[in-house]
Amino acid sequence: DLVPVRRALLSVSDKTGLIDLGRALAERGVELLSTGGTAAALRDAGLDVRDVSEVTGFPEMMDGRVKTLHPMVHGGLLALRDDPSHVAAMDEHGIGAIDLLVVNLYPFEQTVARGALYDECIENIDIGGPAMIRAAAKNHGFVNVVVDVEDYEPLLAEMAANDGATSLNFRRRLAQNAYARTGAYDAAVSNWMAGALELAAPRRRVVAGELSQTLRYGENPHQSAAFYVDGRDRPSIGTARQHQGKELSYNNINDTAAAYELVAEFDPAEGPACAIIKHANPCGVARGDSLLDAYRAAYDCDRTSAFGGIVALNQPLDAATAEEITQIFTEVVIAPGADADAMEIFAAKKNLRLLTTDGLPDVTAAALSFRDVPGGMLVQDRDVGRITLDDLKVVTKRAPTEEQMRDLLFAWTVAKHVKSNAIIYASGGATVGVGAGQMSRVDSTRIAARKAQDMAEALGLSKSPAEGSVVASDAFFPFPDGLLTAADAGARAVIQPGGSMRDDEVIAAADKAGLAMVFTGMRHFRH
Ligand code: 93A
Repeated sequence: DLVPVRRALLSVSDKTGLIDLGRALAERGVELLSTGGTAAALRDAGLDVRDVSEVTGFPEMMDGRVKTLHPMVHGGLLALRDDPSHVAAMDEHGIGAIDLLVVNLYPFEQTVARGALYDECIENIDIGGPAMIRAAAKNHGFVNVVVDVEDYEPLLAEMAANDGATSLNFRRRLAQNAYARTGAYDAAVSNWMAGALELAAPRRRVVAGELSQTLRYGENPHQSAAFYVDGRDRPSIGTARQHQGKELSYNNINDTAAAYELVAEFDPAEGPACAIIKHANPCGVARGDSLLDAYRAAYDCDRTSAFGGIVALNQPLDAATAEEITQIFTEVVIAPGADADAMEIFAAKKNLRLLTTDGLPDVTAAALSFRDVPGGMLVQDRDVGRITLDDLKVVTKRAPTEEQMRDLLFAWTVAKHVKSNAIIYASGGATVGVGAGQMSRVDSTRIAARKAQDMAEALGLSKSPAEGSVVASDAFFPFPDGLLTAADAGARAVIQPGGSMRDDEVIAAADKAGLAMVFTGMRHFRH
């Protein structure tokens, strides 16, 4: 199944590595064919190239829309070399076999990403490139198709190992990757069009990703897993740089993403904030006058759970905070940067992984979220809903104090990132009790109160920090019971969406208990 590479067609928009590849092929005696810009680049480097237009007998025309769409090209890519009728057709029409196709496509994704206008995006839809890629990939029995610059080296290594030929297994792998590339390319085009047409639910939706990391395993060791990224250049777990520590696991990536999305809710211009995550839920979130204060307050919320947790910061890591973090075992720290002293402190902790990004994730950016269900996938807008003071409606006789208002908004922001049913007690810009992921809201309220009690014991406080706190609920209280449980725990002000059939009863209960309560009009389920 070894097939020698004798003739190659190179047509690339991204010319990285092109000259080295062209030279290496030429040195092996491979004949080079090329389209306009690619041929010019190769010629500039002193290489011998034939223009595709000479092979087709047609000039590149219509602004380059038609350059390789011709039987002299597609026949050379598609002909079965071992089929006499195909060989006869080649002979009859003077079609030369093409054994290697190197194409990278018009940069459609980059054109969209830089905000180009509609017509420019359309002009950047490559037609001839994908047509050749798909043809060459179909004929992988004889043809090599390379669509990534990263594959230039492996191609040359394969040829070097086989005296200028390649194996079927090698060509098959190239073909698989080639179809994924054209599939992803068309997915990018159709997703862009869905956006341009403002289609919330296009009839077909394709999701594409590029392998970032093969993971040791998934959520559990018997599950295989990998991390695919969308290739967009913006601060996220997908573009974070890891400075030290062993490879991230599936659960690490999931938890780190959750931690970073949460802490990014807190504008660094309004002060430092820290979130500590375990199993995708925050076990402590706090703002502080310094990053160190914020970390300490977040840690104090639930010291037991914080052990082995994931710490996310909204400002670059400094030495004092780094020093404090190293006092217990932490899996991952992620921040929009880290100073040299902090890096040095962490360097002594080999198992601690430090990730940094250039800036924080944009939590207001519209995006889709996907979840697989047997038989398909659920697609929705990401929850980028946010409320401000102006959105809040005071529904009780008592209104929250200014300080309570600040804590209510803080607790509400945290609630958005806690699995439902979510109940958060907060005080002084820090969580003091988090109840997550319960089937009953009353249970979440009780668990959060018990967490606050545990905090009192751990810190040697004389009373539960839930005393005098505020409480947030991610969805409405359907009955007064949950609200009353929170009041019993000591909460003095409540934030919740409202909208229950029994709002009147719940408001009456709040008034009777002397609570202040505000409605957001927005719910933050997270399952
Ligand atoms: O406009 S196209 O869709 N029409 C074609 O026939 C065609 N053939 C190759 N674009 C076409 N290409 C693309 O041109 C390749 O995919 C590659 O991205 C680019 C290389 O052009 P040049 O060699 O002129 O830089």
